[in-house]
Amino acid sequence: MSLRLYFHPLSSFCQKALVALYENDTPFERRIVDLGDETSRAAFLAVWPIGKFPVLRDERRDRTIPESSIIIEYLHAHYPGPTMLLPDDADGALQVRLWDRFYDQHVNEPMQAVVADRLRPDGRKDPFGVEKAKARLQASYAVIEREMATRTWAAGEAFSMADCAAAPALFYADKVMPFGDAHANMARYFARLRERPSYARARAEAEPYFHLFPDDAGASAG
Ligand SMILES: N[C@@H](CCC(=O)N[C@@H](CS)C(=O)NCC(=O)O)C(=O)O
Repeated sequence: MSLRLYFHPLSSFCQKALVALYENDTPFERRIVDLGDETSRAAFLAVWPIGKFPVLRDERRDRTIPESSIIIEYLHAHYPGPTMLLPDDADGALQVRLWDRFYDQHVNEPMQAVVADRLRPDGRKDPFGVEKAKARLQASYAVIEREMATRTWAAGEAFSMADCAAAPALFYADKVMPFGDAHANMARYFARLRERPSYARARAEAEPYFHLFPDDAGASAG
C-alpha cells in the first residue's frame, strides 16, 4: 500500500485527515502513534521531528507530508476521488482554504489551549490563557452562527476540506464551551457533520480513547 498515515484516533487534527481519506475511500495503512510510549514516539520523530500528527507518508512518490491541510491538498492532487475536497475554480478554492484556516486557527487551536491547560500540573496552570482562548472561541461561535444561517457546509453547498477541519474541532469545542441556545445554526451544522459517514466513522474510532480526554477538573473523563 502506497499511503501510510501516522496518527492518533483521539486527535482532532488527525480526525480531519481521516475524514478526507474516508470521504474518498482512499486506501492507506494505519500507524497509530502513542506519544507516551518511548519506542512509538522515537519512531514517529524519525519521520517528522516536529512530533505533531497527522503525517502522511507516500512510499510510491517518496514524500512525507505533515500538516492536515497539506495532507488533504496532497490527496486532492494525487489521490482524488468522488468527493472534491477543493473545488476547481480559484474563488471557490480560496473560500475553502479560508474556512479551513478559520476552523483550525480560531476553533481547534483555542479549544486545544483549554484542553492543554487541564493537563497542566497544579501550580503551572494558566487561567488568563484559558480566559483568552474561551473569548476567541466565543468570537468564532458568533461568526459561525452568522455564516451558517445561509450555508449547508462550511464553505458553501459542497462538502469540502473546510468541513473535514470543522467536524472534529466543533466536537471538542462543544465539550470545552458548549454551543448553547444562542447558536442554533451552528448546532444544526454540527448535526449535519455528525451524520456524515466519513466523520461518524472517525468519531466512532476515537470512542475507545475518549476516557483520555480530560474533564473540567483536569482528570481524564470516563
Ligand atoms: N497544524 C497542525 C497541527 C497538528 C497538531 O496540533 N496535532 C496535535 C494533535 S491534535 C499533536 O500532534 N499533538 C501532540 C503534541 O503536541 O505533542 C496540523 O494541521 O496538522
